[in-house]
Amino acid sequence: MGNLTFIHKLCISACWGLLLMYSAAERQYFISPHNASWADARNHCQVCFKEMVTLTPQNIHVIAKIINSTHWIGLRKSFGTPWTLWANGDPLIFQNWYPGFPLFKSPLPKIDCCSCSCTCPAPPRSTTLSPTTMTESYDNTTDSTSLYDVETDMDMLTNATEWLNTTWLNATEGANITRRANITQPWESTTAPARHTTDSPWTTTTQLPIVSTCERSPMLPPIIPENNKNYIENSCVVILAFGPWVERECSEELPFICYEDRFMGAINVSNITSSSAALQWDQGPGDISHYRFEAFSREGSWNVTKNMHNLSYTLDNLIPGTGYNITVFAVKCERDLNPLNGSFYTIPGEVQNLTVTRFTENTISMNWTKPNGNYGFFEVIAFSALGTKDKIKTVTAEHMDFDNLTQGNEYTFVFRTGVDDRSMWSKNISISNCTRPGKVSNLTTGNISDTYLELQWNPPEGNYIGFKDSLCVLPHNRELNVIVENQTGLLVKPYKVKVSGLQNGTKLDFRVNVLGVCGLEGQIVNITTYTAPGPISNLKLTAKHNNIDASWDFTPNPGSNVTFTAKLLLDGKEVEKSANILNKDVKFKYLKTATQYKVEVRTVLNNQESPETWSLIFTLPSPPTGAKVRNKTTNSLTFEWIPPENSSAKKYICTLNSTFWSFFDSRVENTTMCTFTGLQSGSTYDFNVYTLSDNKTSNPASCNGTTVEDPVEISLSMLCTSEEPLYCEKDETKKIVFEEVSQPTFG
Ligand SMILES: *C1O[C@H](CO)[C@@H](O)[C@H](O)[C@H]1NC(C)=O
Ligand SMILES: *[C@@H]1O[C@H](CO)[C@@H](O)[C@H](O)[C@H]1NC(C)=O
Ligand SMILES: *[C@@H]1O[C@H](CO)[C@@H](O)[C@H](O)[C@H]1NC(C)=O
Ligand SMILES: *[C@@H]1O[C@H](CO)[C@@H](O)[C@H](O)[C@H]1NC(C)=O
Ligand SMILES: *[C@@H]1O[C@H](CO)[C@@H](O)[C@H](O)[C@H]1NC(C)=O
Ligand SMILES: *[C@@H]1O[C@H](CO)[C@@H](O)[C@H](O)[C@H]1NC(C)=O
Ligand SMILES: *[C@@H]1O[C@H](CO)[C@@H](O)[C@H](O)[C@H]1NC(C)=O
Ligand SMILES: *[C@@H]1O[C@H](CO)[C@@H](O)[C@H](O)[C@H]1NC(C)=O
Ligand SMILES: *[C@@H]1O[C@H](CO)[C@@H](O)[C@H](O)[C@H]1NC(C)=O
Ligand SMILES: *[C@@H]1O[C@H](CO)[C@@H](O)[C@H](O)[C@H]1NC(C)=O
Ligand SMILES: *[C@@H]1O[C@H](CO)[C@@H](O)[C@H](O)[C@H]1NC(C)=O
Ligand SMILES: *[C@@H]1O[C@H](CO)[C@@H](O)[C@H](O)[C@H]1NC(C)=O
Repeated sequence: MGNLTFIHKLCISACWGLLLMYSAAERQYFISPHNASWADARNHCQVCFKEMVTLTPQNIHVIAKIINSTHWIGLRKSFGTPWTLWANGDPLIFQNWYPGFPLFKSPLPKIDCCSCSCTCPAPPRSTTLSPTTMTESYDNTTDSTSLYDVETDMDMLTNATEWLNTTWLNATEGANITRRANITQPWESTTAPARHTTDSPWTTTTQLPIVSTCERSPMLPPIIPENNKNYIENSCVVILAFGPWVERECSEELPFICYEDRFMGAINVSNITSSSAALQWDQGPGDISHYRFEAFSREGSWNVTKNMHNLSYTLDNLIPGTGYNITVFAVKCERDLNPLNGSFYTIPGEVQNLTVTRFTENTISMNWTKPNGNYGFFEVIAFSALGTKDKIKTVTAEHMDFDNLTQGNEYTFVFRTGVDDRSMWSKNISISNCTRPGKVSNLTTGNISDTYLELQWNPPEGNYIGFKDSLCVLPHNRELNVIVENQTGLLVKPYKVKVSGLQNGTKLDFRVNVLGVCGLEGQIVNITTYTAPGPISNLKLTAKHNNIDASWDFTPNPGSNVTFTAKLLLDGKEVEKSANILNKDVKFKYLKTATQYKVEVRTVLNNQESPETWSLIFTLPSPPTGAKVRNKTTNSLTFEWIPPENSSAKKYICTLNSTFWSFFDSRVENTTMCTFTGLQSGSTYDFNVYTLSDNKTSNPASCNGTTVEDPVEISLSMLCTSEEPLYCEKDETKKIVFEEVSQPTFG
């Protein structure tokens, strides 16, 4: 077999139908360009391939196309029972004999024993055709499958007469194909030697009609026919270039066809570490001389080629996270079988020196150093402590900003290094950090008084554990913490805080921080507000019948621009409001008489009002008018007056007095007149009338009245000299009386 080194290999997908039925079987055919006897050829096929070819309806066309001469195939007459098995043991279920084959040892005996002698006037003629014409003729007949679909010897024999008219064949260069003629008349084959077409490969013989005469002759005893001269005792079979089979002497040296099923083994990679891997592969079919092992790293920095006899090998000193491809060729007769391929990644290393470089409410930035060796990417999973959904990102750089995180949450980032096909992962490396909590929103003040105030706000998005509310008012700051019990709930209810013990009229800065996990605080939100000013004191009210004067005391803080607001209320309803009062008094005019009013006064500073200070007061009744004397006698006077308008008052107080007579009298009347009696005649009296309401009296209406004179004759005799004092002048009382009498007011 040593001279059969150049094997012309042809790989054929044997046939579509078979491949579908036997999916794993992919058969390859190999044609030797050198010749050997059938036995040597078979031996060679067995050593270097699997066997000599077995022909099937599916592969015969393919094989016929790839050969252009006669080749041995894996069939010989006797493997035990003649014509039953192929060389590889397959049953002979398909045959494609050239007509007339296989050859029989002796022709069938003649049944008709009659004999006749014929005289043939003309010899047969033979015609030689040109090769090209015949080639076309072959192409035409080769394609016709019916020509070769000869299933049994009998069919072929009985119908072989058709072939008598076809041409002799010599398709094979160097082959010695002889048409065994007159197969249909085997009884004559002994006398008719095979015709050897030596001059031209393409020869045809045409049997022209012969005019002959026949005469009966006495019957001779039957002739025992001789053996077929071309019969081959233990023949081997060749395939002709165009497909059909014929028998040949097995010792002829001819090219031959071997086959082998494609080697479909696999490489198993196990025990992969970051620097090593154990490889095992399937044993090749037949007599494998060795295995050629080739491995290289995909990034191209390393390769190795080795010949070995083992079926396993351990690669070590590999680079972490690197892809390796392996190819193992089983080598048989210096021929590479179908290669086995494998690939794997070594385990990548983990990131190093992972640190958090920055964090905000929603983003945590990290950096790290890539691992030794190679890697595909880093996968980062953010596990959150407070139950929000885990997030996954992949990154190839050595830093990242993990964004879209929840505010005020604690996260654990788990890093693992992956290779491109995600088959290998490094150990996990983790780092934890918190996001900053958010800030409160809608910070406003609620109720404000002079000593306390209310603050309210909406909590931030995300998580928080409380609020720090610091009050910044010099000289001392105070802080108060509002701790929220429910840490996980995303509450949207506003929070309200009451801050008490404050100084009135003071500017206050409040700052609210959100307290988050990890002791983080959110962004500060400010509000500036004022406590209400202190109340006024000493509210004093004075009333007339239609106005009220109010005055009060207030000592403002230095530098504060305090104004006052005064309200007048009647029956709880505001009737008048006076705002922006700068002085500490106010006057309400045009009020109802004899009515109780309430006056409320507040101080105002920076739009904040102090608590109110209030007091009640009645306006006075309005006075009567038009007081006059209605009637007079010597000892009585009757007065009348007009009652005040818009007054429900029905009582009046009348007073009458005379200083001369040291007279004073008063009385209460329900009518609009009153009478005084027992007066001195001819005297003038002063009269006042007051409206009386709720024990308050109005201002008076006044007039005077004079009683009627009672005429009395008084004789005065006066002797007056200028030298002597008057007698009467010595009486002091008479003098006063006189003086009184002589008052010009009388009358
Ligand atoms: C020969 O073949 C033809 C057609 O192929 C068929 O009709 C005929 O019956 C055959 N003869 C015999 C003897 O089988
Ligand atoms: C037969 O095929 C071989 C290989 O394809 C070629 O080298 C050779 O010339 C062919 N012979 C003929 C007679 O066509
Ligand atoms: C054979 O040749 C004849 C004549 O050229 C043609 O009619 C026929 O179709 C051919 N047969 C095939 C199978 O090619
Ligand atoms: C042979 O060919 C001749 C002429 O072409 C024809 O007459 C004859 O029938 C053919 N014989 C057979 C057996 O086909
Ligand atoms: C063909 O066969 C004959 C008889 O077997 C033989 O004498 C002849 O040499 C052969 N020719 C070739 C080219 O093989
Ligand atoms: C076929 O047989 C006939 C008659 O027996 C004979 O004349 C003829 O030569 C033979 N043909 C061949 C090719 O042997
Ligand atoms: C076949 O052809 C070859 C080459 O053309 C020739 O040497 C040989 O003698 C031929 N054989 C027959 C039987 O015609
Ligand atoms: C894999 O490693 C284990 C332990 O190191 C060893 O027992 C086993 O034989 C190894 N397998 C292969 C296929 O090398
Ligand atoms: C294998 O490595 C050698 C040098 O180390 C280089 O020359 C060669 O091209 C490499 N082969 C392949 C297939 O990479
Ligand atoms: C290595 O193997 C992988 C997987 O089998 C394959 O996709 C890749 O093309 C191979 N690389 C090379 C350079 O052959
Ligand atoms: C990691 O940090 C340590 C200490 O800070 C340092 O010694 C080491 O070189 C760093 N490693 C890398 C890969 O940067
Ligand atoms: C990470 O960032 C810090 C601060 O920016 C820097 O000092 C450090 O070198 C960086 N580390 C890596 C591995 O890039």
